Amino acid sequence: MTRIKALLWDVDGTLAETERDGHRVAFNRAFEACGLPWRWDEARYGKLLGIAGGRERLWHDLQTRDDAPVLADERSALVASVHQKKNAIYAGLVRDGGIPLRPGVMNLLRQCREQGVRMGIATTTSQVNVDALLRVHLGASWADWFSVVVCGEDVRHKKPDPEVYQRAMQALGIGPLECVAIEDSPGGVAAACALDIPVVVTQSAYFADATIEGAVAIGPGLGERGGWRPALRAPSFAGEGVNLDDIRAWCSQMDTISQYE
Ligand code: XBP
Ligand code: MG
Repeated sequence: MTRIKALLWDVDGTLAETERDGHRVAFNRAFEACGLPWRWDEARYGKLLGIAGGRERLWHDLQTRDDAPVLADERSALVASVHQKKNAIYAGLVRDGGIPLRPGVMNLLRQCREQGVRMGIATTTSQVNVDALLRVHLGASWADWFSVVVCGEDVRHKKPDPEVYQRAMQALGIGPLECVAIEDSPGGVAAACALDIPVVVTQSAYFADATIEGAVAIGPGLGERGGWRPALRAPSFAGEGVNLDDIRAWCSQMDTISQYE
């Protein structure tokens, strides 16, 4: 691993717990607003998260329902209108303060700015959802924090396909061993690992028990120093979360491990 030049952030589950209390709730309200009887409880939504992308997720669910439109055109139109409504409702939930950044995220974002480590967004969510979330937490000029923002609309294939990471690296003009991905889901980790990008996994509500392979580190969240594998050294002051030096150390351990394989 050479010097870390950029941190690539996943959005949903990583920057914030957007799925259970954001997208899921917004989908259910959109179903209601569209006069549809369907609702996704937490467990059902957790299963559906295996499908990346809100529109694709809904399309997949409709295939299991006998009260969904049969004609492909009608089904597509329904998916498009529910998804658009869902995103508008999601933006409202975020604006109302319902979706805070996860602990430790703001700290690491600030450290990157201070230390000249560039940042990118690498997500399969829609641009409007990224804008809604980051506008609330980083202000109207949120895009200034990031050198590249790659969203669902920017790729032909969503995670676990690596395209989103490929595009982010291309835009930054860096190679896989010059960046680190921060992810929460098996699909996101697979996307980054497919390109040999080192991945730090911050476990989210839905993927806390998921089997994840190939990460350089995995732990309960960026706001915590306990519970990480590999373990973190003692905090320099109480309450400190994961910092850039910790991430550099994990990545150099990875060097050592591969050197002796
Ligand atoms: C996670 C996703 C997203 C959201 C919904 O993206 O799968 O599709 O659930 O967003 P990531 P949209 O973890 O890569 O940020 O409805 O806008 O697709
Ligand atoms: Mg995620």
